[in-house]
Amino acid sequence: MLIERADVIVTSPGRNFVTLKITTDDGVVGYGDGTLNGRELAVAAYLTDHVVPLLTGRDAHAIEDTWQYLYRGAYWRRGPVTMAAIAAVDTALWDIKAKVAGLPLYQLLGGASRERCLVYGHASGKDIPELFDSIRKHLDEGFRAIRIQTGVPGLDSVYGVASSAAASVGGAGSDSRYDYEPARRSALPTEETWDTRAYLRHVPSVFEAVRGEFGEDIALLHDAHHRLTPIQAAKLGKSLEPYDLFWLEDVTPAENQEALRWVRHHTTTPLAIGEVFNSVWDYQHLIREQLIDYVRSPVTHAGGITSVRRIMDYAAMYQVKSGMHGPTDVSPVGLAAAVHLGLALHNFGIQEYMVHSEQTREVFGPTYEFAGGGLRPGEEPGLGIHVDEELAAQYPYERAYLPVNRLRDGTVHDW
Ligand code: CS2
Ligand code: MG
Repeated sequence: MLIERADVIVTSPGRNFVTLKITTDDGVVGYGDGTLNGRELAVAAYLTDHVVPLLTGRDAHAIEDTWQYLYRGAYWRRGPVTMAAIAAVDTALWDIKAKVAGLPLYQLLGGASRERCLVYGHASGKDIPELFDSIRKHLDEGFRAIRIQTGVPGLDSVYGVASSAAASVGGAGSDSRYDYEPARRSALPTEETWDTRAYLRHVPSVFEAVRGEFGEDIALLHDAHHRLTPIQAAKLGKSLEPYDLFWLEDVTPAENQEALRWVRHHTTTPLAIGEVFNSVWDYQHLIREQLIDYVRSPVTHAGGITSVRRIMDYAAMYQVKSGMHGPTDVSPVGLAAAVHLGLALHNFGIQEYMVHSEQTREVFGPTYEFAGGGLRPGEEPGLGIHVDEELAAQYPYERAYLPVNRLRDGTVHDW
C-alpha cells in the first residue's frame, strides 16, 4: 500500500490548525496534527515544501522507517517545527494502519490498559469567588482533576486566567476559552506585566482556600509557566506541600534540565514538565535521575505516536508517568492520538483536556467521549476523526500571537 498523495490543510475555525492528510493508492485516508501555536505556517511550509515530496510512493505501512527517514534524513534534527511536521506524518500513518487493520488505534498500541483516560480541566478566576464558580462548574460536569490558576493582586491580567465572562462558564459543555484566539488575533502580540514576588505570596493562599472549600478528594494542579528561578520554584513547591497537589507544572524555563535538581531536592510536590520539549533527548537526565514525575509532551509536538511512546517506555523504567499537553492549540486530531496512546500506555498518568470550540469540533468531527472525568476514544477503526474539508476551507488562516510578558521595569520575562 503506497502513499499516493499528502495534502496540508490549514484552517482556522476559531483558532489556527495545521493538519496533514495522507491518501494511499487504494484510497485509505489518514490525518495527523502539526499545529504549532503562533508559528503554524512554518510547519505548513516545512510539510508542503520539504516533506510532502518525499512521501509520495513510500510504503504507507513503514511507519518506523518513515519516522527515521524524516528525522535522520533531514540532518537538522529536533526542534518544534521539524518535530511537529514529523508528528503529523507519523499520526496520519498510524491512522491509516489502524483503518486498514479495522481496529481503533489503541488496539494496535497494545490494547486498553484502563477504561478511560483521567483528564484535568482548567478552572480559573480573577479572584477567589470567580475561581470557586469555575471549579463548581467543572465538578458539575464530572471533572475529577482540575488545574487552578488565578489573578494575582496588583497584576492586571495573568496568562491562563479566563476573562470574567469566560470564567463563569467554561468546562466540557461550553465554548468559553481563556486562550489567545480569537480574542488576541492581531498584528502584534499582547503584552502583560509580571511580578514574581506578588505571585509567590498569593498562590499558597489560593490553594488553602480551595482545599478549605472543596475538600481533599479533588486532584489539583497548577502551572507556573516557566516563570521562576530554581530557588523560587523550590519555595513555591514547599509552600504548596500542605495542599497535596497532583502536580506543579513548568516551574523553571525548560532549557536547563539541571534546574529541576534544585527544585527536586527541596520539595515533595510532584513535578511535570515538557510541553515545549520535542524529543526523548530533552528528558534524558530528567527521567534517568528521577527529577520529574510527569512527561508533558503531546503527540503533536514531539514527533508523533512513535516517538512519544518511545519517551514513555523510557520513562516507565523510572516510574515517571504521562501527562500529555492538551490545550486547544493541539487539534482534535492530536488529542485523539493522545487518548488512543494514553489508553494503551501502562504508565499513563493524566491527560490535559481543554475543550475545543463548537466550530473546531464541527470541522474535525472527533469521536472521543468525555464521561466520568475521563476521555475514551471512539471504537471505529483508526483515530476516529472525520474532517469536513469543505467546512475547513471556509475558515482561512488568521495571524495570531501568544502574549509577551514583561517585568514591572520593562524587562522581557518568561510568560
Ligand atoms: C499551557 C498552554 O496548557 C498548558 O499547560 O501551558 O496553554 C500553553 O501556554 C499553550 O498551549 C501555548 O500554545
Ligand atoms: Mg502548561
